[in-house]
Amino acid sequence: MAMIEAVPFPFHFDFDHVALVCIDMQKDFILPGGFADSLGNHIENVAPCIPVIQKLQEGFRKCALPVIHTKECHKPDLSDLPVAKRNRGNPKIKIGDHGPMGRILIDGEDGSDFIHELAPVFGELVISKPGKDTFYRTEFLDYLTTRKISNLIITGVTTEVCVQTTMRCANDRGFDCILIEDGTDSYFPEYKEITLKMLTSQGGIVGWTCKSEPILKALAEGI
Ligand code: TIU
Repeated sequence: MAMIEAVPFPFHFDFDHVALVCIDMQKDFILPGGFADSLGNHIENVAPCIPVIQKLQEGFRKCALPVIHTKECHKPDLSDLPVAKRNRGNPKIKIGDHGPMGRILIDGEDGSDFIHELAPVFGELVISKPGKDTFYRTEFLDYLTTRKISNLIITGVTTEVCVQTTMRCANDRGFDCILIEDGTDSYFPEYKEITLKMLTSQGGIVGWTCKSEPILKALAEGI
């Protein structure tokens, strides 16, 4: 059992019941010409977490522990895309339209794929999700319960949208979640800051946060 110094108090996990969750590290959210860029977001603000998630993935893989990747995307016929979501924000290009990296947020298109630094390796679970909550219309819960995974180490973008939503939904389903402070980013640094505070307030009402360093140390030491 590893004991990790965390906010608001130490977090425990063991190798038999833990998974790394990497949320939506997709070109559409991170690279120039992607969906987020088309909405006018400061995509440079979500770059710092990339090398951190890379190190965590390496650490988990060395220990033969599960690494789970999610991507927010829709079917090519848009049958899983609510009209309200497509029209939200009145962007220049909408979900399903053709952009510089193929159709925006459509499964199988280049833009919806993972950035090359964080590409899944053979055997890792890749979840295509139509919403912000990773449990919504996906195999996530089945995968976790089948493998008796109870502790989730959470990373990805953006902190206050898909990351926070997934962590809250995991908390409601009984999972103990810790969000990696340097392994998540937002286009809005102040939203990241406040989300970390919200999740851990009231004695960890949703879960824990910590830096990547103690997790990497626990993995390197084999707990
Ligand atoms: N992955 C994720 O957070 N999806 C979003 O739509 N995020 C935004 O911040 N827009």
